[in-house]
Amino acid sequence: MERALQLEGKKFLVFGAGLSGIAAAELLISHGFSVILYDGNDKQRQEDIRKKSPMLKDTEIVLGALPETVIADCDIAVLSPGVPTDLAEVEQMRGKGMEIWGEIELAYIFERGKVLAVTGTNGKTTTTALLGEIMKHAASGTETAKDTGISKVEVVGNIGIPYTSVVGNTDGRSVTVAEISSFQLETVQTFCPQVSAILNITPDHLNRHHTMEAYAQAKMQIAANQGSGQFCVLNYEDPMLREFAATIKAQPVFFSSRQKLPQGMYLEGEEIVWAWDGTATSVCHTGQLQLIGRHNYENVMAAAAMAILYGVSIEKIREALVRFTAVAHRIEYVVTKRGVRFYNDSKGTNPDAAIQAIRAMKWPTLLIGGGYDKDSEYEEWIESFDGKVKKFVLLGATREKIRETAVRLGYPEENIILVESLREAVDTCYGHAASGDAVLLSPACASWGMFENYEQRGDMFKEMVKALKE
Ligand code: UMA
Repeated sequence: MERALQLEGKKFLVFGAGLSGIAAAELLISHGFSVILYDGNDKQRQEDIRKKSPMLKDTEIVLGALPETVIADCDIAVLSPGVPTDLAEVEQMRGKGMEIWGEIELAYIFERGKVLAVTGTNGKTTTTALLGEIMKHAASGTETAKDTGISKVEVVGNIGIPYTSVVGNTDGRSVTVAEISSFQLETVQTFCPQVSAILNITPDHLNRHHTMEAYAQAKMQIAANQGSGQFCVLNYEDPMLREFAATIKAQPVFFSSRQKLPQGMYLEGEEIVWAWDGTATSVCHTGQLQLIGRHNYENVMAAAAMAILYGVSIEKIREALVRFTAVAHRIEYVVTKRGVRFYNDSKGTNPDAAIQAIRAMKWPTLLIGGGYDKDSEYEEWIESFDGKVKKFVLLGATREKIRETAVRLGYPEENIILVESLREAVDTCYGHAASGDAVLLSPACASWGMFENYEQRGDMFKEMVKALKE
């Protein structure tokens, strides 16, 4: 917050007029800063953008090519997460001496409370939502509020609520639980969570970060500013994260779903256990949870460890854990029609997430995959099918690449069906499904190009299947 006071007189260029850009502009305008809102998409109309927020009434909006005069006019750029940091326009800004921040950095400058931040390739939305519920539960009720001293809890970030949109609500006793993507971490400078977590790092977004090293580096930024009084929760089963633990100033705390740890959180049989300073305490039995699958137990372990390290009692954590159900679009059960179960895993936007979804299916499955091309490889996904995938229905830019990979790996070509739209994919699956089968939308690809986002893709899928005739 002190840094905010030093910004007087600075002029901001907010890059991107999506969720983050609008919220960032609103925050800056509400603090009296001068803002130019810029978006590279010249197909948008100024009046449509202005309609998104009354606060943009008098704000200069620039669309399409970015004039040099605008760069010359501004001191600090605030990038939306979708804007690559090596974009020509961004290089140009750097060249002219502008400071480059991300929307998360901007929000953090105005943060008054404590932050708990989660990143990782998969599981971060579930972990963030779960941690948010635990913290809210810990903050509720006079007695507990006294115990934990928490005034309020905000859940923000990649989960869909821009951090800048709610940071104004924070105070000295509030907690912000943030899901932070690699895109968002690339542009942080002072962002410093009290407790951070990296759940796992597997290949994703390689078209944006170019190499696995650069992608991992971005994720690791989450702990860059943490000090010795702070904690970083890490997956012990990821060798890269074990090495990383030795390089950070924060205290590393591990979780493992595969082995008992002397210190940290682990799964022992069906029991989730917290070991600290020589004492092992059961957090809960997995049978008490509504979340299923080993990957979800890892999410539970990470969220519970973060809450304990913040100071929440295990009893309060357990109460919140057993109440929590799956988040939307993540192996989400939709409906059963004619004995066919439909699952929406639109959030399966990379092969690793899609592997978890197909592993969770206990029935012959008609799988809908494909979408935007992020330069992913699909071998491991297809190898994880384990004879379960009865029909493989493919759509989007990646459908040919996935088809070729599947055929090369011996998946029967006659079971692959290429389609043009989600509508066609749903109808094709329903047409081929028998009672006792499952239909799973788990694309292993982003939705961009065909849909606005994975939520829209998942919502459309749910609407379509609910409308199918019995
Ligand atoms: N734009 C440009 N030039 C570019 C790129 C984008 O002008 O080179 C403009 C677009 O024309 C558009 C705007 O920027 O008008 C969109 O900005 P954005 O892509 O950053 O999207 P937002 O609406 O601001 O949403 C972002 C996150 N989007 C991305 O990271 C791509 C949302 O994560 C996040 O929920 C939201 O901020 C609130 O914090 C979505 C996502 O897909 C869910 N995340 C990726 C993932 O989970 O895999 C990382």
